[in-house]
Amino acid sequence: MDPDWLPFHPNPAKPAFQVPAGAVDAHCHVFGPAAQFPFAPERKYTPCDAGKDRLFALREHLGFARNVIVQATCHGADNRAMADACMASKGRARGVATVRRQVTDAELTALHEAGVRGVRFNFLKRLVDFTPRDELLEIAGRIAPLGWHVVVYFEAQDLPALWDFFTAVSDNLATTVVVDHMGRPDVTKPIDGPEFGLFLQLLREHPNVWSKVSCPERLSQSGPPGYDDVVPFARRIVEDFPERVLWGTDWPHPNLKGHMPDDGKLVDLLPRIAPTPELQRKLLVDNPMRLYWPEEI
Ligand code: 0GY
Repeated sequence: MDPDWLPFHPNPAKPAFQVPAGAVDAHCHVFGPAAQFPFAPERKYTPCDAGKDRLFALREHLGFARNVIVQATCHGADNRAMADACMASKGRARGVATVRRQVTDAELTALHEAGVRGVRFNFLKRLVDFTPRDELLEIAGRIAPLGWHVVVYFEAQDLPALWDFFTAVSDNLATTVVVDHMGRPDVTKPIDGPEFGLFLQLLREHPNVWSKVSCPERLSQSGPPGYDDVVPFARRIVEDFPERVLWGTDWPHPNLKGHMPDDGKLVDLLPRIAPTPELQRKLLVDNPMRLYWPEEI
């Protein structure tokens, strides 16, 4: 089975920026190995094997203490690879799962015991088949009592159509909603324009909505190593909402077609995104600990 996207960087640089002690890489994945954890038949792309040992080695290389492993669409709702990695991490990884409405309470409990603390709803048509909103609301209602949150992935032009759904989860269910990759802004449009303005409004008006300020490699037109067009968008969110931001490498960068980033260089963007030690500590330590390891603070 050949992967249909670029392999991850084989030898990332040692970052010049030293992340604060206890830093969390709050968005990354594990894939396979396929022989042990087969990819989902309904997947829209086939990844390369990127197992837990490689992820944990990268964590050490970059200077991080912990990972949040997010279920990606190529594993569908089969969470075994992610749960296995969380269980093998000795408490240093938590997970975000994908579940369907058929999931049983016993399965949710087992995922919780493995380290799962959220579910992910993916709205990208190129990645998933459509799931009815009532099924997603039902799932959100079931995971809320576990203290879990909802992670959502969508593109900026789809925010108006998803607004009511997100606010129903964040306000009516009082559940934290974490947006992947800043809601994928089109960074060729002005930072003060209506499209990114709507995303900032979502954060401003809904205190349960958080944002990951990740993935310059997917959003940038200007490209590596500086990703100069993306950095101001991430920095604006960090400065305006310092208590509700997360950051992650997105290793192994699934389904990336243009270029494969050097993870060490991605870490070196952090002081430009979060320019003070206080903002860096909130982004990399305090916020992810509050969401994923509240019992340890
Ligand atoms: C990411 C981004 C992508 C893929 C997935 O679940 C996934 O397959 O999230 C993408 O293709 O943009 O965050 O991993």
